[in-house]
Order: sequence, then structure tokens, then C-alpha cells
Amino acid sequence: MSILGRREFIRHAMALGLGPSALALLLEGCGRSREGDPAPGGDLGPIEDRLHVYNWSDYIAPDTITGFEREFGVRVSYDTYESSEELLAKLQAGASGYDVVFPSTYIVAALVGTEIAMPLVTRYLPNLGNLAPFVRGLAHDPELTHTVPWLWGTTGIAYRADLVGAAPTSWGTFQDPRRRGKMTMLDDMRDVLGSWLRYRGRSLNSVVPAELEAAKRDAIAAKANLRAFVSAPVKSQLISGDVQLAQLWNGDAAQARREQPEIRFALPEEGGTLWIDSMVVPRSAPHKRAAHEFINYALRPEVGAAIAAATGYGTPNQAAMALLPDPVPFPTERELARLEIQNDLGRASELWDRTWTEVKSA
Ligand code: N2P
Repeated sequence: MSILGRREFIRHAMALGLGPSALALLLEGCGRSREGDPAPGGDLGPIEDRLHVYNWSDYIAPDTITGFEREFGVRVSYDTYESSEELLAKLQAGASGYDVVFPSTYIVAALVGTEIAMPLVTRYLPNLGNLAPFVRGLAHDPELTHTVPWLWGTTGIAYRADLVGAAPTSWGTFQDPRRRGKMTMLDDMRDVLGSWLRYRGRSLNSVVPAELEAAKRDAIAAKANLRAFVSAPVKSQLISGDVQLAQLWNGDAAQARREQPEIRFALPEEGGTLWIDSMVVPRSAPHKRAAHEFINYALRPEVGAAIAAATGYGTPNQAAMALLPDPVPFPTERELARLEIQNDLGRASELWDRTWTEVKSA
């Protein structure tokens, strides 16, 4: 399979990301700033001596934080979460004390629209130029005014080739009772309902009630066979063989594969998510200058390369990509045709939340 050129990738990614609802949100939320916000060239004062980072689990290199602490004389506290919804709930509850967080595309609109995310003071981010063109111009933050891409990846099926045999080709595999109790799906509303929407040929950004209802029925049918809805902890279960098939993110599958080479990753024919997670500074961040220094540090080629190498995910940092012996390649054209970027759901978020609650409690 041929690897797509960068230009092709941008074209497709933009086509995927710029749906009408995202466009509306873009116009509404783009560049939203309020009085008292520092300008892009503003002054955040001297660097603080603390930084509070809140990130997805297994999503950084072992020396990223220690390297920053040593060089900048900042003591960093580092907490982790398992889903964008967990992050959103924490931020919406009020001042979280966090300085840097890592939302997925569809959460960004909510954070910008509700003024939780501050516009970035780009004067502290000279390394922004290292970013690849494909992460610019996307619907969730076309000018990168509030976000700086961290990592990107896809959602597919991790499986044990020695226990399962041929690669799974469909999300429908989770409805096959022959592997009852040996399969898991992510504890992630967008990825689970999204995969069942794709299974029926729908967009994973659907807000059509009847389509969501069908996705719910499919998810509940699968649930009868699932050991659990689980995200980060499934890696050890795949390694032990307790789980043979798991809906998973590509980098987490690559991490598990280092310990168990029989673990493979497949993108179902019906397609799935192409997600991008970005760094955001909440307006309530107590250490804004340190947050900006951290973002700029993460944008260094060698730091970005170490993060991508450790996590198995794709780096949005073009300069970092050049340092990696084996970078995650851009999706092939065939794959890209089956991938969608997650858009903000706007008012339909409530319907999605309700639907997911019904799946979880079924
Ligand atoms: C966490 C990586 C998941 C990111 N290990 C999904 N957006």
C-alpha cells in the first residue's frame, strides 16, 4: 500500500474535518478571547516554579517531565485521565488547578466556546514552526490559536494473532458470541458509539436520533460478549491473553506489542476514528508562563520524537518525524478514506451522553 504524500493528507484531513456543524462552531468560537486575555505578543511574567499537567495515561516519554524540570527549574505534578469526558468534567467543574491539558478535537470546541481554554501567547512558542502542515487548518482550531497538537492516531482493533488467527475485518466481530468474555471495547463514548455508527455505514459524528438508536442497539448486543468497557488497563489483559480482541488506539496497541509480539492492530473495513489530541492551557491555570514554556519544550524536535517513540503514536511535529527511524506513517489513501475526525456534537452532545449511559447501564 502506498503511503500518502503530506499534501494529499492535508487535503483529505481538511475534507474530513470541515463538516458544516464544525464550520458553524468555528465561526462562532474562532479566536474567542475576552478582556484581560494577554495578546499573542503579551507578557506572562517570569516563569513560575510549579507546573500541573493533566494528560491521558501512557501518553508521554519517561524523560519528558524530568528533562523539563531539570532545564527550567520547575517542579511538575503529573496526573492522568482515561477519556476526554473525564477531562471535560474536571475542567467544567471549575478551577482545576491544571496548567496543561490534552483534549481531543471534539472537546476543543467546547473548551473554546465556554471560554475554559485561553488563547495562547505565541510569543513564547517559537517552536510552532516545527508542526507539520497537516495539523494546520483543521476545523477544531484552524489557526492554532488555542491548541498545539500533541499526538495523533487511529482507533481500531488490537488482537492476539496467535489466539485469533486472521485479522478482524469488521466491528461486527464484537457481536460474535464465540469469543464471549475474551473481548473488550474502549470505555469511551465517542469511540464505541462511533464504531457502531460506522458499522451501519453512518458517520461517527452522526447526530441523527435513529442512527444513534441503532448504534446503541449494536453496542448493547456487543456488550453481551464483552468482558468490559476498558481503556488503558486492557494492554496487560492482551499481553496475558485474557483478552484476545480489543477495540484500542493504535499507539497503545504498539506499546503492548513490545511485550507480546503476537499483538497486532487492524482497522476494520467500515473505518474508524482519526483523532488528534492537543495541548491547551485553561484560563484558570495558575502557572501560565510555565505552561507555555512546557508547550514550546514539547515542540522541540528531539522531545517530540521521544514522545512519539515511547507512545507508538504519530507525531504532528514534522521536525521530530525526521529524527525517528520508524515514525508512524500517515494513513494510506485506502485507510484515510475510511477515517473520520471527531467533530464537536453541539446540542446533540446530550443525546449522545444519554445514549451512552443507556449502553453502560443495559
Ligand atoms: C492514551 C492515548 C489515547 C488517546 N493512552 C486517544 N485520543
